[in-house]
Amino acid sequence: MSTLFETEVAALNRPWVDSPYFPDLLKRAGLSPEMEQLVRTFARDGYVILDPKIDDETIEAAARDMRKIPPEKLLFSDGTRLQDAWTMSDAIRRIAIATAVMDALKALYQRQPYPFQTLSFRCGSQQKTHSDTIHFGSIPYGFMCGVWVALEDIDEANGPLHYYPESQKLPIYDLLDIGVTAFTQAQAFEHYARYEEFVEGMMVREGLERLELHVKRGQALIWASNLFHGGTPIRDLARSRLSQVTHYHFHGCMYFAPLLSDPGLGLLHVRNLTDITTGEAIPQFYNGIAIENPGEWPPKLNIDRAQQAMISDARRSSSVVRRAKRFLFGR
Ligand SMILES: O=C(O)CCC(=O)C(=O)O
Ligand SMILES: [Fe+2]
Repeated sequence: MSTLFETEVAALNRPWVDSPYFPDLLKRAGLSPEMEQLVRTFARDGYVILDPKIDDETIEAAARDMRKIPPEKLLFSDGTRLQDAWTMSDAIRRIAIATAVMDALKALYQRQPYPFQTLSFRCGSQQKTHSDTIHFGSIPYGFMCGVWVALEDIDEANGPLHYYPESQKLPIYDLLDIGVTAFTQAQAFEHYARYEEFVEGMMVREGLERLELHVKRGQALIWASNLFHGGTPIRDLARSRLSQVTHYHFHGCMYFAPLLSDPGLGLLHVRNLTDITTGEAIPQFYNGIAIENPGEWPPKLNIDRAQQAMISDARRSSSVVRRAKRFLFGR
């Protein structure tokens, strides 16, 4: 007899690649051989490199737009990075919703992906090693990933992305883990240096291999939310490093900012996010129950529907018990 967890991806509230039953689930998934290989690699390494099949004109237009858009027109943007330039550039938006990427993400997570943020980099970020789980939280955990697209050729001199294969299997660390109470901070990044220091040491202690992404223009890398990565120092300061990162969440979750949250105190800095695909708010759920006020704390669950669901679940299980009794005891 196989259990529910062996046969149904949705039985576990975690990405299927992290399920102990992943090999069984993959066998039953009916994916094409190429997609199956992609998922297998992602489950093992925490990332995949793929051709997102974005046409040249779109790449060209996105590169042009990101050079042109004034950072002061956007929030949290400067000469190095533009946040959410998709709101001002159709090409940047098209990269975020590229069909080949969305298809890969659906296979990798078995849920509908929601692109919710773009970062357009004019030059290397030189960002220290981190996992995106410290920036973007989902409940249930793990339903987030990043897609990095090169808009020009990348090599060791223009500050490539670096990453640690298999590091996604390390525990998910939040501020509490490193001894910081999030809600006493004046702002989100107050103790971020402490996090970076912890991570830097952990990479050495774990003896993980560090790779750099040297790819041609148009190529992409998808990382799992807990894959540790960052931006390598720029060796040739005259060079640009045109690239786009799109951050994605997946259907059926509640989304929050870990740098501003203390889950143990029941204080979650929840977020209302826009789906770049539709321009609409991403619907949010707690274990299948719709949240009526995404972005507000505490969440209002649709209790009527939740109770209905619980009652019908109970009825279903009591009728199963009745039937089983009849079968076993003949009454
Ligand atoms: O592109 C980079 O150098 C790093 C970007 C990054 O860490 C992110 O967008 O999550
Ligand atoms: Fe990141």
